[in-house]
Amino acid sequence: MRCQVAIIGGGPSGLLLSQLLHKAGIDTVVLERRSKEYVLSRIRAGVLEWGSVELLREAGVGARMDAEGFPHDGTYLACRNRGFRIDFSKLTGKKVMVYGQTEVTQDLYAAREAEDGRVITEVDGVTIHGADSDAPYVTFVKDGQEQRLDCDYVAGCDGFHGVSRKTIPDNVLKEYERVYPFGWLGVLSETPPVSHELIYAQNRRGFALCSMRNANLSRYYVQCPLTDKVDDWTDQAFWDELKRRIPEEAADSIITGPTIEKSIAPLRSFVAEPMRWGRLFLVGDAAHIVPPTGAKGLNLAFSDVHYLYNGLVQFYQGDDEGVQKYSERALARVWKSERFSWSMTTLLHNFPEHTGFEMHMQEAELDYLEHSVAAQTSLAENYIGLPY
Ligand code: RFL
Ligand code: PHB
Repeated sequence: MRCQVAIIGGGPSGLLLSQLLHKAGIDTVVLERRSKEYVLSRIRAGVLEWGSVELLREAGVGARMDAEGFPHDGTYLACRNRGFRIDFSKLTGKKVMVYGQTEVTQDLYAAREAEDGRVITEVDGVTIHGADSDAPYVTFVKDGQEQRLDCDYVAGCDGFHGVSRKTIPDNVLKEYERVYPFGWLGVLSETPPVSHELIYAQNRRGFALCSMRNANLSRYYVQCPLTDKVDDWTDQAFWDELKRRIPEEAADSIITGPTIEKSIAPLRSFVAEPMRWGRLFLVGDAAHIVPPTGAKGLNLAFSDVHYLYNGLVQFYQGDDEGVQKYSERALARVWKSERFSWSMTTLLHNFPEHTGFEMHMQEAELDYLEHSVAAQTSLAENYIGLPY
């Protein structure tokens, strides 16, 4: 089998890259370890930067997002019982779109299928060969049979636990990591969202977030110890804890109900450099992880896709500058999103090692944010997404 670009991983990065390249007349094969149903059952990100919205439209998969997504002009930050709003539209002229990662991935799968894109699911043993040569290829096992895929380039879109990053030799790859001493317990419930915009709440009991998927589907999170297990948390215990951490007005009006999903995610900051080794590129979670506090994970994956897609289009037109500079360009944006996600996480969470001093620093910073247009503008321009 042969294609121009072999894509490892059929998550949002791999599918979007495949779809954009297909539109530009570049032939790809996507190799995904799991079944399509499994990929579509993962509940993850919920907020799209406007750059991501525009990239999805450019890929021809924006119709359902535009019809069913919710543009948000701002967000609320709360500190104990006080809340205030950051007005993205007024401060930056831009907004974000609330549209779940599950929906994005579903739209991308539908588009690839409608255009007979080659997406091979449930493959095992994916191995990248000759990435530092001019003739790379990938081997994998499908239905018990080993197959070989020859290509010009390999895009490693296989997430944090994939094989692509591990293919880069230890003496080339540098990794930077910060693991946070807590996790997020998240629930999904078929109840109307408590607020028409998100609420990020700092509280001495721990962080809480009120988010949503649609008019009758809410997504809520509370910071929890890493030692907690999902089964430790009854629905009642979750709602009680959430209500203690958000402003009273929200706590009094929240509509609770049975949860339909409950999971705990650890929080981590991680960057691998470089993001290109010969003819292998790392894209999205394969190269970097952010804690979810800034809603950046999926968006950062999409800005990588933007740089790589443009570089590859340029390459097939006879200019390899974009391919050569992919790692440098992507990393410049990655580190800035890492900085924002780390600073939001540090501002809003309870750290076991924090003393009264750090707690006062958090409260003073939130007080400053509430009253300074300059500070709000800085938060807003990062939240809606730095330019590509
Ligand atoms: P993904 O989504 O992990 O997709 C990678 C795909 O590669 C496949 N794969 C392989 N395929 C073939 N061979 C192999 N050896 C393979 N190894 C792996 C996997 O099955 C998978 O389908 O990475 P991608 O495409 O880069 O997309 C990144 C986003 O998914 C990610 O940044 C966000 O979901 C991060 N994230 C969140 N981001 C937010 O902005 N807000 C959130 O609330 C949020 N919640 C989350 C998250 C990530 C989580 N993970 C990864 C544990 C919650 C969780 C639980
Ligand atoms: C979500 O809706 O899942 C969500 C929203 C904002 C975040 C993180 C997660 O910062």
